[in-house]
Amino acid sequence: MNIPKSFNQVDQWKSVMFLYDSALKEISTKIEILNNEFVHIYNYNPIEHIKSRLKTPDSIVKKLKRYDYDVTIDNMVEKLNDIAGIRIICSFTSDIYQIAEMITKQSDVTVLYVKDYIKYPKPNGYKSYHMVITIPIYLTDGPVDTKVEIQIRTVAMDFWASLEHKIYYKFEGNAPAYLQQELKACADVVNMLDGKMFSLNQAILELSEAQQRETAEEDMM
Ligand code: 0O2
Repeated sequence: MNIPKSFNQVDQWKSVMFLYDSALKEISTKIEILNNEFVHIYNYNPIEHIKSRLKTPDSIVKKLKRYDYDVTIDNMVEKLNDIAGIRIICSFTSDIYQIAEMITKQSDVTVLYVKDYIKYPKPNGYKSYHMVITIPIYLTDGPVDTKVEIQIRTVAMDFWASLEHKIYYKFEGNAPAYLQQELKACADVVNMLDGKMFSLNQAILELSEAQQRETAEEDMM
């Protein structure tokens, strides 16, 4: 990222955060348009809702220290990938891969890497699809490729992750063993629920397709 040159640290911080904020706006609009197009063509809404956030200064400093990096603006831009973060919540696991593909196909989006915690869940049970991408932000001096972390997950996965995140921070990563076991058991329930909801939805779709075929045949007679 070519950070616009400024005279002091405060100005440089403001310039960097302005870029991340702009990247969030760009990618949110893009995703909203893709969702609307999907509704327009298939009469189906793959996205339940979208949340976006800029990492707080406190959280940026903590993460740099966690990885043993000096707290500098250059390190923050080079080493951290989730200063601008967007979370897309959808109904079914199949929606996740469809949304990821729609984003990847955008010609101005570069996918730096993907972490598929759905195919490969974390040992604690965490499931989510993560993509780190760059998107150009057009400033007066030209475009600046800016990183955004996109997390895509189902409503059930999000419910689990929110509680796990709270517990993780409450116990600073050292939650009692029984809580960790309970959370893992809940992750298994989430997995089962996502599977059942998907099958149920498939059955509903097949039924309504069969009904439409029957109606069409009756109209032909
Ligand atoms: P916070 O407080 O949410 O911001 P990388 O970004 O690839 O260099 P990182 O950060 O380990 O390295 O990447 P990863 O694994 O993709 O995690 C990015 C974010 O995903 C985390 O940011 C969390 O928000 C979320 N996440 C990852 N693992 C878990 C998990 O086990 N439980 C929950 N609830 N969320 C998780 P931060 O900065 O670690 O935390």
